[in-house]
Amino acid sequence: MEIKPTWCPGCGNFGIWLSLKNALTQLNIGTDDGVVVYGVGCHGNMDDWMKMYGVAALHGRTLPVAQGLKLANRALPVIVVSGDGDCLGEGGNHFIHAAKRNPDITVLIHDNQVYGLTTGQASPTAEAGFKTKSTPEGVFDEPVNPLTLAITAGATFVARGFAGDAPGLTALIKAAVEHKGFAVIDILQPCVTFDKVHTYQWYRERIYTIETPDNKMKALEKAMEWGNKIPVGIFYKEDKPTSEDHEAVITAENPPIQELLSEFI
Ligand SMILES: Cc1ncc(C[n+]2csc(CCOP(=O)(O)OP(=O)(O)O)c2C)c(N)n1
Ligand code: SF4
Ligand SMILES: [Mg+2]
Repeated sequence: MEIKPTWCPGCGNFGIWLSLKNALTQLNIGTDDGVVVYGVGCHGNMDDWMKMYGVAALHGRTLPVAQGLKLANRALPVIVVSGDGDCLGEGGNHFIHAAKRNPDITVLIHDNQVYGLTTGQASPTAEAGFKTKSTPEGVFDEPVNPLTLAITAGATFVARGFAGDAPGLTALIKAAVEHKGFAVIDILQPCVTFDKVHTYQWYRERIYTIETPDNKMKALEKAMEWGNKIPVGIFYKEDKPTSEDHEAVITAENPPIQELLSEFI
């Protein structure tokens, strides 16, 4: 059955989809070998045409589902496709506590600074002054910084990528999936319909790739840079035991994906 993407032509989600598929292919993770957990939003619509096991979670609740899957089968690559609203708004508390626990999960934040699916309201990452239909006078408060939040909460792999740079984003996703621990990639994702400011061109004029800083303080300093210059790359990486390492095993053996997902089907 052919299912066509519902994303607007030119949406940054296409670049993220492509990069995720490239990364999984290059890592030899086949359609039956892992699970993607999707939030609710334009990003989550990827579930309809990604040929891989998936769970469509409730808005803001990707991380509890992903952590449950990982705990039940530690061998399973678990990837979360979430939005800036999904992950840092309604799911914000889950994000902080998941980072603190360090489960072996990869989280892709499709960061378009808006609630795309609900037609363009300001999200937690919307820049101060940004005018949307929910903030006609401009956003008055400062945005959540996903990178500094992830680093200070305890994430052990923290990166920023750009949806308009598929090779660069593919490399970041590969590194994140290979990392053993809570890996977060904040992905700058143009929403071509509801954000006429942060366009592909706007990002291309500003982004540059960094070398990974060698300590947390320097990583935080780099992560706070935003404006005429916007750094991308891996900001922080640390090897630490995961939450699964600390938890008693629920099952003696890693059950197959079909069994794990039978409750959802
Ligand atoms: C529990 C719950 N709360 C709120 C909503 C309404 N809702 C659907 S999508 C969305 C925001 C989506 O924004 P984001 O996560 O940034 O995703 P995007 O559409 O930008 O990819 C909201 C608030 C919902 N479906 N379920
Ligand atoms: S509304 Fe924005 S985020 Fe949603 S599909 Fe269209 S361009 Fe993409
Ligand atoms: Mg969004």
